Amino acid sequence: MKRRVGLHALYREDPLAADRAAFGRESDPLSRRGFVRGLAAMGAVLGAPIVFHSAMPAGLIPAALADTPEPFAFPGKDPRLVVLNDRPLNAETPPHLLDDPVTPAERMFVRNNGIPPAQVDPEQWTLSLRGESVPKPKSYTLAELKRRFENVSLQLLIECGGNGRSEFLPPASGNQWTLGAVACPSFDGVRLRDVLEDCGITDGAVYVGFEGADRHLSGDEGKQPISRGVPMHKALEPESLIAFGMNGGPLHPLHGHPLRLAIGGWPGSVSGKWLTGLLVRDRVHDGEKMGGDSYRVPCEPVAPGETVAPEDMCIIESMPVKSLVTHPATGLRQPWDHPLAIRGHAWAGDRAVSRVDLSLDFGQTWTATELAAPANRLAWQRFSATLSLPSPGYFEVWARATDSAGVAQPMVIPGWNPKGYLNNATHRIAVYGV
Ligand SMILES: Nc1nc2c(c(=O)[nH]1)N[C@H]1C(S)=C(S)[C@@H](COP(=O)(O)O)O[C@H]1N2
Ligand SMILES: [Mo]
Repeated sequence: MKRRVGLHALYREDPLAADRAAFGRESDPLSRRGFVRGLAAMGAVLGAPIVFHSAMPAGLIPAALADTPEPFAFPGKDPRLVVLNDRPLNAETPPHLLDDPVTPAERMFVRNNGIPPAQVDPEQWTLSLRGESVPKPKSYTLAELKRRFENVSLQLLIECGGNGRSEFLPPASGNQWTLGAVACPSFDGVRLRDVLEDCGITDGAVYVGFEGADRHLSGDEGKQPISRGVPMHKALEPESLIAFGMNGGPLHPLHGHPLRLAIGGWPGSVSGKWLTGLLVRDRVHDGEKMGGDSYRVPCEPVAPGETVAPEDMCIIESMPVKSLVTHPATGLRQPWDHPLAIRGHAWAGDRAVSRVDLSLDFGQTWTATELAAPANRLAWQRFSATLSLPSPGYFEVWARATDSAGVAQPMVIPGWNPKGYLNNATHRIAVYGV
């Protein structure tokens, strides 16, 4: 099952032609702005005139029309998650369902590369440590892990490297994530560092790879669906966890019950679920989905659609700065002269977020928001602001975060790459003043 959105697809093919086909909208081809014709038609579909229409970029699908939900039913998961693929199961969360400061398990996106283990017995579960840089292979039961190492709880940002993939042009294959492959639950576990130290890893250690109990889609027992990892410096950070719980309860079966890695700020694919093994390698881990185009982007920018040689692809590490408006839901209608409360979250990979700004006029002017400190390093940060609409009509709220190094989100789709990773373009929602 693959989701296809008619109007979205139209805009992906040829945005200016889509403007014409859907609304009869003609724009000034030089400035790519303004409605020469078709303003009334677009306003009619949106149900209100577009107040800042002269600043609205040409070929921009109105945010009010960009959403189509589909039901998702799995025990313990919110039926409002949107299924992108049912084999393997992949589902994302509509932004307004991510409004909680700490993401509840029901609302966390699901990203599976293979078939999750059918039967899990936490009593029998073991984690083995081996690899070139482990002098003597070791194994721990779940109970031993909990008992022998300090238990810690940390809120950690997990975002799939392919979140936002649906916007790339030419399109990239894979799950067509829009905005909701991101979550920030609180994980309960032990520090990966403590366990590695207990094993006495050798000086030559370079990378820690994971093994999970899920099976390859082909059913071939000799193949793993995914076995990725992180370099030692990331593995040894105090925030890198081996987690046995989420939000005070056990892990949900789709989120890796009974054991997973929880590594904040890096692509979600390094946070191995149904964790059975850790491989301490004396080289960059070469497990499934470490090579080729997987979770790699061109080391130097390339033209959209260009073929990139494997040696010119670099492994994704820290994720880029990004933000999401989680309240209100896009499409809100309220009296235009009432205060418009906006809030959401922002995050920046290994960095912190230094500011989040909002625009009501397609990016011409920006208003600073109030930005809270993270619960801990590598957790997302809450932003909030109250805006005033200047009149009734159709508006878009755009949110742009800036990280601690001064790097801000782009307002257009950033660097094209073959697999459509790292789209951190500004989020926008539709708001109607009535
Ligand atoms: N064993 C295993 N671990 C895995 C995966 C998987 O398919 N199998 N998917 C990875 C990817 S690509 C992501 S984005 C995160 C998603 O975590 P979630 O499904 O709990 O949201 O898990 C990662 N860990
Ligand atoms: Mo992912």
